[in-house]
Amino acid sequence: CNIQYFLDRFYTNRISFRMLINQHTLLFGNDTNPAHPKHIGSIDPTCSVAEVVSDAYDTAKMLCEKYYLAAPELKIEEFNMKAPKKPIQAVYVPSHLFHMLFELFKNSMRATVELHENSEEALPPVKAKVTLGKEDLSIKISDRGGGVPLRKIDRLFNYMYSTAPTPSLEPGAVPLAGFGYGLPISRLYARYFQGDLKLYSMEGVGTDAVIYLKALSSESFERLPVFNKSAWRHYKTSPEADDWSNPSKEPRDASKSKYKAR
Ligand code: W6P
Repeated sequence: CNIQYFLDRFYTNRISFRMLINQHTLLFGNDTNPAHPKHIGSIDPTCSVAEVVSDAYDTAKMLCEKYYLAAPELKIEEFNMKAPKKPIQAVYVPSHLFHMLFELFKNSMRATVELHENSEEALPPVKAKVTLGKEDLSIKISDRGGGVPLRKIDRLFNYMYSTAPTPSLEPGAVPLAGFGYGLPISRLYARYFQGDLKLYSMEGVGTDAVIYLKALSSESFERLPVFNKSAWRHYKTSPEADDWSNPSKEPRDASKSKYKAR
Protein backbone atom coordinates (compact mmCIF):
# COMPACT_ATOMS: atom_id res chain seq x y z
CA CYS A 1 0.00 0.00 0.00
CA ASN A 2 1.09 3.63 0.50
CA ILE A 3 3.50 2.89 3.34
CA GLN A 4 5.35 0.37 1.17
CA TYR A 5 5.55 2.86 -1.69
CA PHE A 6 6.74 5.64 0.59
CA LEU A 7 9.39 3.55 2.35
CA ASP A 8 10.75 2.09 -0.91
CA ARG A 9 11.30 5.62 -2.18
CA PHE A 10 12.53 6.93 1.17
CA TYR A 11 15.14 4.17 1.58
CA THR A 12 16.22 4.43 -2.08
CA ASN A 13 16.89 8.08 -1.35
CA ARG A 14 18.89 7.14 1.74
CA ILE A 15 20.97 4.58 -0.20
CA SER A 16 21.71 7.24 -2.80
CA PHE A 17 22.66 9.98 -0.30
CA ARG A 18 24.92 7.66 1.67
CA MET A 19 26.60 6.60 -1.57
CA LEU A 20 27.21 10.26 -2.48
CA ILE A 21 28.54 11.20 0.98
CA ASN A 22 30.76 8.11 1.00
CA GLN A 23 32.18 8.80 -2.45
CA HIS A 24 32.87 12.40 -1.45
CA THR A 25 34.68 11.62 1.81
CA LEU A 26 36.64 8.75 0.26
CA LEU A 27 37.63 10.58 -2.92
CA PHE A 28 38.41 13.99 -1.40
CA GLY A 29 39.84 12.63 1.84
CA ASN A 30 43.48 11.76 2.45
CA ASP A 31 45.10 9.13 0.26
CA THR A 32 43.85 6.03 -1.48
CA ASN A 33 42.40 3.30 0.72
CA PRO A 34 45.49 1.26 1.76
CA ALA A 35 43.44 -1.95 1.99
CA HIS A 36 41.93 -1.46 -1.46
CA PRO A 37 44.16 0.82 -3.57
CA LYS A 38 42.26 -0.04 -6.78
CA HIS A 39 38.85 0.95 -5.41
CA ILE A 40 37.29 4.21 -6.61
CA GLY A 41 35.65 5.39 -3.43
CA SER A 42 33.31 2.55 -2.49
CA ILE A 43 33.32 1.12 -6.05
CA ASP A 44 35.46 -1.88 -6.93
CA PRO A 45 36.09 -1.86 -10.69
CA THR A 46 37.07 -5.56 -10.56
CA CYS A 47 34.76 -6.88 -7.86
CA SER A 48 35.13 -10.67 -7.69
CA VAL A 49 31.55 -11.74 -7.14
CA ALA A 50 32.30 -15.25 -5.84
CA GLU A 51 34.62 -13.79 -3.18
CA VAL A 52 31.84 -11.55 -1.86
CA VAL A 53 29.47 -14.55 -1.95
CA SER A 54 31.96 -16.51 0.12
CA ASP A 55 32.54 -13.64 2.62
CA ALA A 56 28.80 -13.10 3.09
CA TYR A 57 28.32 -16.84 3.62
CA ASP A 58 31.09 -16.97 6.25
CA THR A 59 29.57 -14.06 8.18
CA ALA A 60 26.06 -15.53 8.06
CA LYS A 61 27.46 -18.94 9.04
CA MET A 62 29.03 -17.47 12.20
CA LEU A 63 25.69 -15.97 13.26
CA CYS A 64 23.81 -19.13 12.34
CA GLU A 65 26.15 -21.33 14.39
CA LYS A 66 25.84 -18.97 17.35
CA TYR A 67 22.03 -19.35 17.33
CA TYR A 68 21.50 -22.92 16.15
CA LEU A 69 24.91 -24.61 16.84
CA ALA A 70 24.85 -25.75 13.19
CA ALA A 71 24.92 -24.26 9.71
CA PRO A 72 24.58 -25.70 6.21
CA GLU A 73 27.63 -25.93 3.95
CA LEU A 74 28.09 -23.73 0.88
CA LYS A 75 28.64 -24.94 -2.68
CA ILE A 76 29.62 -22.23 -5.17
CA GLU A 77 29.49 -22.72 -8.93
CA GLU A 78 30.40 -20.18 -11.62
CA PHE A 79 29.31 -20.05 -15.24
CA ASN A 80 31.04 -17.35 -17.27
CA MET A 81 29.45 -17.18 -20.72
CA LYS A 82 31.65 -14.24 -21.80
CA ALA A 83 35.01 -15.72 -20.77
CA PRO A 84 34.57 -19.41 -19.91
CA LYS A 85 36.48 -20.61 -16.80
CA LYS A 86 37.50 -17.04 -15.82
CA PRO A 87 36.28 -15.72 -12.44
CA ILE A 88 33.25 -13.46 -12.80
CA GLN A 89 33.93 -9.80 -12.04
CA ALA A 90 31.74 -6.70 -11.97
CA VAL A 91 32.09 -2.97 -11.53
CA TYR A 92 30.11 -2.77 -8.31
CA VAL A 93 29.93 -1.57 -4.71
CA PRO A 94 31.07 -4.64 -2.75
CA SER A 95 29.35 -3.46 0.44
CA HIS A 96 25.98 -3.38 -1.36
CA LEU A 97 26.55 -6.86 -2.78
CA PHE A 98 27.61 -8.13 0.63
CA HIS A 99 24.50 -6.67 2.27
CA MET A 100 22.17 -8.46 -0.20
CA LEU A 101 24.00 -11.80 -0.06
CA PHE A 102 24.32 -11.76 3.73
CA GLU A 103 20.58 -11.23 3.97
CA LEU A 104 19.78 -14.07 1.56
CA PHE A 105 22.18 -16.47 3.31
CA LYS A 106 20.63 -15.72 6.71
CA ASN A 107 17.17 -16.50 5.34
CA SER A 108 18.34 -19.69 3.61
CA MET A 109 20.22 -20.88 6.69
CA ARG A 110 17.32 -20.22 9.04
CA ALA A 111 14.92 -22.11 6.77
CA THR A 112 17.36 -25.04 6.35
CA VAL A 113 18.21 -25.41 10.04
CA GLU A 114 14.63 -24.99 11.26
CA LEU A 115 13.28 -27.55 8.75
CA HIS A 116 15.89 -30.15 9.72
CA GLU A 117 15.90 -29.39 13.46
CA ASN A 118 14.62 -32.85 14.45
CA SER A 119 16.39 -34.75 11.70
CA GLU A 120 19.39 -37.03 12.13
CA GLU A 121 20.62 -36.45 8.59
CA ALA A 122 23.18 -33.84 7.57
CA LEU A 123 21.85 -30.41 6.60
CA PRO A 124 21.38 -29.99 2.84
CA PRO A 125 23.96 -27.45 1.58
CA VAL A 126 23.08 -23.96 0.40
CA LYS A 127 24.12 -23.63 -3.23
CA ALA A 128 25.29 -20.44 -4.92
CA LYS A 129 25.52 -20.09 -8.68
CA VAL A 130 27.15 -17.02 -10.24
CA THR A 131 26.56 -16.56 -13.97
CA LEU A 132 27.62 -13.94 -16.47
CA GLY A 133 25.74 -13.45 -19.74
CA LYS A 134 25.66 -10.64 -22.29
CA GLU A 135 23.19 -8.57 -20.33
CA ASP A 136 22.86 -10.00 -16.84
CA LEU A 137 25.21 -11.00 -14.08
CA SER A 138 23.03 -13.24 -11.93
CA ILE A 139 23.62 -14.78 -8.53
CA LYS A 140 21.30 -17.56 -7.37
CA ILE A 141 21.21 -18.75 -3.76
CA SER A 142 19.31 -22.04 -3.42
CA ASP A 143 18.23 -23.67 -0.21
CA ARG A 144 16.35 -26.86 0.67
CA GLY A 145 14.58 -25.22 3.58
CA GLY A 146 11.04 -26.32 2.72
CA GLY A 147 10.05 -23.27 0.69
CA VAL A 148 7.32 -20.67 1.08
CA PRO A 149 3.84 -20.92 -0.50
CA LEU A 150 3.36 -18.49 -3.40
CA ARG A 151 0.57 -16.69 -1.50
CA LYS A 152 3.08 -15.62 1.17
CA ILE A 153 6.01 -14.58 -1.06
CA ASP A 154 4.91 -10.92 -1.45
CA ARG A 155 4.79 -10.52 2.33
CA LEU A 156 8.51 -11.20 2.58
CA PHE A 157 9.13 -7.84 0.87
CA ASN A 158 6.68 -5.97 3.09
CA TYR A 159 8.23 -3.64 5.69
CA MET A 160 5.29 -4.20 8.02
CA TYR A 161 5.83 -7.94 8.18
CA SER A 162 8.44 -10.20 9.78
CA THR A 163 8.50 -13.97 10.26
CA ALA A 164 10.77 -13.73 13.30
CA PRO A 165 9.90 -12.55 16.80
CA THR A 166 11.05 -8.95 17.40
CA PRO A 167 14.63 -9.30 18.64
CA SER A 168 15.83 -7.63 21.82
CA LEU A 169 17.81 -4.42 21.44
CA GLU A 170 20.27 -5.19 24.24
CA PRO A 171 23.70 -3.72 23.66
CA GLY A 172 26.03 -6.15 21.90
CA ALA A 173 23.21 -8.40 20.70
CA VAL A 174 23.34 -9.19 16.98
CA PRO A 175 20.05 -10.76 15.90
CA LEU A 176 19.94 -13.34 13.10
CA ALA A 177 16.53 -12.16 11.96
CA GLY A 178 13.79 -9.98 13.19
CA PHE A 179 12.84 -6.56 11.90
CA GLY A 180 11.59 -7.59 8.48
CA TYR A 181 13.56 -4.89 6.65
CA GLY A 182 16.28 -7.18 5.28
CA LEU A 183 14.64 -8.37 2.08
CA PRO A 184 12.89 -5.14 1.02
CA ILE A 185 16.10 -3.11 1.57
CA SER A 186 18.18 -5.74 -0.25
CA ARG A 187 15.84 -5.50 -3.23
CA LEU A 188 16.29 -1.71 -3.20
CA TYR A 189 20.08 -2.17 -3.31
CA ALA A 190 19.69 -4.48 -6.34
CA ARG A 191 17.30 -2.08 -8.10
CA TYR A 192 19.46 0.95 -7.25
CA PHE A 193 21.87 -0.05 -10.05
CA GLN A 194 19.14 -1.30 -12.43
CA GLY A 195 19.16 -4.87 -11.15
CA ASP A 196 16.55 -6.78 -9.16
CA LEU A 197 16.09 -9.39 -6.46
CA LYS A 198 13.51 -12.14 -6.91
CA LEU A 199 12.38 -15.17 -4.96
CA TYR A 200 11.32 -18.42 -6.62
CA SER A 201 10.02 -20.91 -4.10
CA MET A 202 8.59 -24.40 -4.33
CA GLU A 203 6.67 -25.22 -1.19
CA GLY A 204 7.78 -28.51 0.29
CA VAL A 205 11.27 -28.29 -1.16
CA GLY A 206 13.07 -24.98 -0.98
CA THR A 207 13.67 -21.50 -2.26
CA ASP A 208 15.84 -19.95 -4.96
CA ALA A 209 16.70 -16.30 -4.45
CA VAL A 210 18.22 -14.55 -7.46
CA ILE A 211 20.10 -11.25 -7.50
CA TYR A 212 20.20 -9.79 -11.01
CA LEU A 213 22.91 -7.23 -11.73
CA LYS A 214 23.74 -5.55 -15.02
CA ALA A 215 26.71 -7.22 -16.74
CA LEU A 216 27.77 -3.87 -18.22
CA SER A 217 28.67 -0.96 -15.97
CA SER A 218 27.29 1.38 -18.69
CA GLU A 219 23.83 -0.08 -17.95
CA SER A 220 24.04 0.18 -14.16
CA PHE A 221 23.19 3.82 -13.61
CA GLU A 222 21.48 5.07 -10.49
CA ARG A 223 17.72 4.47 -10.14
CA LEU A 224 16.13 7.27 -8.15
CA PRO A 225 12.57 8.17 -7.18
CA VAL A 226 11.19 11.30 -8.81
CA PHE A 227 8.64 13.58 -7.23
CA ASN A 228 6.00 14.44 -9.83
CA LYS A 229 2.26 14.12 -10.44
CA SER A 230 2.44 10.33 -10.86
CA ALA A 231 4.11 10.06 -7.48
CA TRP A 232 1.43 12.25 -5.91
CA ARG A 233 -1.29 10.03 -7.41
CA HIS A 234 0.04 7.07 -5.41
CA TYR A 235 -0.83 8.87 -2.20
CA LYS A 236 -4.08 10.52 -3.29
CA THR A 237 -5.96 7.64 -4.92
CA SER A 238 -8.53 6.03 -2.67
CA PRO A 239 -9.01 2.25 -2.74
CA GLU A 240 -11.29 1.21 -5.59
CA ALA A 241 -13.34 -1.94 -6.17
CA ASP A 242 -11.23 -4.91 -7.30
CA ASP A 243 -11.46 -5.64 -11.03
CA TRP A 244 -10.88 -9.40 -10.53
CA SER A 245 -13.39 -11.81 -9.05
CA ASN A 246 -12.93 -12.69 -5.41
CA PRO A 247 -15.01 -15.46 -3.78
CA SER A 248 -15.12 -13.74 -0.39
CA LYS A 249 -16.68 -10.69 -2.01
CA GLU A 250 -19.45 -12.44 -3.99
CA PRO A 251 -22.89 -10.95 -3.40
CA ARG A 252 -24.06 -12.55 -0.19
CA ASP A 253 -27.15 -14.66 0.36
CA ALA A 254 -29.63 -12.06 1.63
CA SER A 255 -31.44 -14.57 3.88
CA LYS A 256 -28.20 -15.12 5.88
CA SER A 257 -27.38 -11.43 6.07
CA LYS A 258 -27.76 -9.59 9.32
CA TYR A 259 -28.71 -6.57 7.22
CA LYS A 260 -32.32 -6.57 6.03
CA ALA A 261 -32.89 -6.27 2.31
CA ARG A 262 -35.04 -3.30 1.36
C1 W6P B 1 13.18 -19.43 2.65
C2 W6P B 1 12.56 -18.07 2.79
C3 W6P B 1 13.59 -17.22 2.10
C4 W6P B 1 13.62 -15.86 1.87
C5 W6P B 1 14.71 -15.32 1.20
C6 W6P B 1 15.75 -16.13 0.76
C7 W6P B 1 15.72 -17.49 0.99
C8 W6P B 1 14.63 -18.03 1.66
N1 W6P B 1 14.38 -19.35 1.99
O1 W6P B 1 12.68 -20.47 3.07
